[in-house]
Amino acid sequence: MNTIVPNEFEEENEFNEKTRIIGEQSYQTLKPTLSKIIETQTQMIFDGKTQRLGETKESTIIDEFWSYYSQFSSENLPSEEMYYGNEFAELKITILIRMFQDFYLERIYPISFPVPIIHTSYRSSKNKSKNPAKMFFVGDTHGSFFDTIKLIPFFVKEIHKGEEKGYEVKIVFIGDFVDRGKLDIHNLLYILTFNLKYQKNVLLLRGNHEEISINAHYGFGTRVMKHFSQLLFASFNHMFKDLPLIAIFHCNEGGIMCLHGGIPIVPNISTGGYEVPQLNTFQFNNRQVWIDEMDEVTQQILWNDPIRNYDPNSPQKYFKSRRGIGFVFNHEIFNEFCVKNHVNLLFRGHQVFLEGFHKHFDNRFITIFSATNYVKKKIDARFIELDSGDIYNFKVHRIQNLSS
Ligand SMILES: [Mn+2]
Repeated sequence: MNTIVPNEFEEENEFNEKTRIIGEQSYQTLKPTLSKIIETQTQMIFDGKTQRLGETKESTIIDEFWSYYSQFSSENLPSEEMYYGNEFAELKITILIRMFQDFYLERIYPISFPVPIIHTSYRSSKNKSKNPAKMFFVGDTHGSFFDTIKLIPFFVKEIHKGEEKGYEVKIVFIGDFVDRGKLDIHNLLYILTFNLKYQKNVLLLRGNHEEISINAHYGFGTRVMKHFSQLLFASFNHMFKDLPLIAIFHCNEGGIMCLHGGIPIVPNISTGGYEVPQLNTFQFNNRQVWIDEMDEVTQQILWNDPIRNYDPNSPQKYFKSRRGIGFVFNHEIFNEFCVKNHVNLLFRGHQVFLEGFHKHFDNRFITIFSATNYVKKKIDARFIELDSGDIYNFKVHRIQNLSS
């Protein structure tokens, strides 16, 4: 059970004792704030209106953030201290957060038994033909605002092309918007704005960094507290808990799934065996700010990885992850999951590869990484383009080839 599989780029001990302590302290400190956050935000927005929000109307906030972020290029990046709205920045960001959160709450949790999965169908039949769709999948962006400002204008052009030619365009960001890079607040705000501006086209999934233990430890929390406040840090984490975990696209050739980390397993302690959950019937407890309060399947969806140097003769199908939380799983577990959940192709982020992507398990489990600068590594950051009518011929683009 404790055999360690060598893996040079795995985030060794990313979830360590320090993360655990910082996570628990941050959560306990923010708990009173979190318990009344909606009332606090509402009061703040109400008071802000009476101060005339720096001459802004609430309804124009999205457009204002949009034009603010559209001005930046590789030659003209914002500084860490420069936020839209100046003295009203925190108030405006709070309004943006509330709009974003309401959008996801209506979209994912409108019924009494919510499952954090978004289903979209691009199947066509003889009677009912549906136009094919073009899909784009983006992996971890962290604070790589430099890459995001190339990606978003490219996607806007693609959305307009789709409108002209009559096909749908979907863009999925597979989590990890914050931490690691200094411009992570900007990165997150630009992606949120893009999502609100193009609500039919954009979808964000939760990553393991959209959780308080990790974002309090790896940079985001420190920056939010330095430039803004503990209240805004609580607001961000309160919003992260409502992001969906999984997107499924049902296409003629099969099902495509997106999730941040990996395949969850439920170990059976008494038999030493395990079970792979059927997600549509699983009782998720995912809407938690702190990892310890989530169910194990949610934790693993955010954290698991495939076994990299898989030995097919090994009887062990999964190991404890060297990240300090979750598991690594083999091809057989992936196949079992696919059969149970009607998945043919899976795209995920989470793992750093210098070449920006990796195809595992007969090219059906694809890692995508979309940040050029990652800690001290230079990554050939990528994103995926896929046609719903031809899902196995997806393209892996280089972000550096996009103009900015
Ligand atoms: Mn991750």
